[in-house]
Amino acid sequence: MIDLSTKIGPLLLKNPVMTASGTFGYASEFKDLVQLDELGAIVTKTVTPEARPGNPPRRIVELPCGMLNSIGLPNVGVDDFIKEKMPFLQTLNTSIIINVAGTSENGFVECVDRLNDVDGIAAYELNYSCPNVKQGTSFSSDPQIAERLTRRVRRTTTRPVLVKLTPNVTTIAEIGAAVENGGADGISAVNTVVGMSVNIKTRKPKLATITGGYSGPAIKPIALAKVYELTRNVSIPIIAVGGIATAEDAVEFLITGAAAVQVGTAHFYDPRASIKMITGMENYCKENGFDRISDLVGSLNL
Ligand code: RRO
Repeated sequence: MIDLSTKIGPLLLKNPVMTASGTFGYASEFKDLVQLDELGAIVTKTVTPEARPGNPPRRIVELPCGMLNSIGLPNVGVDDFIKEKMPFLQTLNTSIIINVAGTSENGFVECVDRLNDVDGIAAYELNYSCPNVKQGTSFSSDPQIAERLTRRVRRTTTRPVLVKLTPNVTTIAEIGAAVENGGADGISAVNTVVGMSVNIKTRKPKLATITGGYSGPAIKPIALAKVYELTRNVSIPIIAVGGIATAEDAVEFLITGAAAVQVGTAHFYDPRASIKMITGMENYCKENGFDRISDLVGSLNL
């Protein structure tokens, strides 16, 4: 038996495979396709203090090497989230991580405060990095704001706090250091890369919001470089996200120093992509002489 468990600060996961926020709904949508309890963790679609309708269509564009989205954070708001989505999540035997955002710093704090009374939540992932709403990435573009907001949330909860960062900055390590100073327990890196696509017949942008967030295989090397930069400059665990679709992809990130991975865009063409990855990782460990997956983390030969 290979020990696949991994630690993200105080959070112990049975294996390093998580679902990326926004690509796995609220898990109930996948219950007939996937043994949900086998996942290391499930990260829910972002919840905000108030309900939001999201952006106007067109919201998704499929491209040769990835996907552009501008969904705009649609959700039922934290009160209805607790009533409608949490009861199913509470039946699962895996770690449930709630992705939280606000349009202001107070919004993040309010949302976490409201969720603190709810059972069955293993951690929060603060979404400082939505590229598709006004102010969405401002929380992870300015180190002072990132540190201040993380400190405020840290004081609001005893649960583990993860922060999801944008790759659309010059030096992600600066932002990583700021959230570490603010008291974050881990960093999810990275959210989507700002991108754009144009219809050459109409000469109009394909997305209603003109630009959107680019994800999928094309961004894997970008994410890997950002994870590498973070692991060299912060001490808290890094959760890798960006173009991870197979066990081999995941292993690259673990070798580079990520303590866990998230699967996102791959779920749109294979709902079982994350589950399959767990067996693939176990096989890699067996074939390469690792009894514990944690021994692989940060084993990059330089
Ligand atoms: O809902 C979205 O448009 C969205 C979010 Br919250 C996010 O964090 N990243 C993204 O690419 N899209």
